[in-house]
Amino acid sequence: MPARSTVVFAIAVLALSTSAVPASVPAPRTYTVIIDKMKFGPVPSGLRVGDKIRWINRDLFRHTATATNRSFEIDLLPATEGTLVLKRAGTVTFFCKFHPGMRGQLVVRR
Ligand SMILES: [Cu+2]
Repeated sequence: MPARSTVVFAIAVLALSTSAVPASVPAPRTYTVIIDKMKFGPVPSGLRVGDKIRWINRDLFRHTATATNRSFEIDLLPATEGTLVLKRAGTVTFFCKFHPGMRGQLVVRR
């Protein structure tokens, strides 16, 4: 039986390696945006479709990260965090719906 399971394993590895993504496509990354003192912290550059943004609310207030085109809304109670998966390329501005002066912009490439 050990010989047979080795063969099955080898076939599985082969299947994985032949369907592998080309080396030129970078693996998805997770970036962080920190909300503190009623402001969005710096938004990272180099965002790509498939990446994630972790929004961390360090404030004592509830905030949102709401896209002006409504493509996303992350609702963040005080001292919580939420994750957004970037699904589309483009430039999206966002704001906090409770504090409209809080704004930022994401630029996502394909
Ligand atoms: Cu807010």
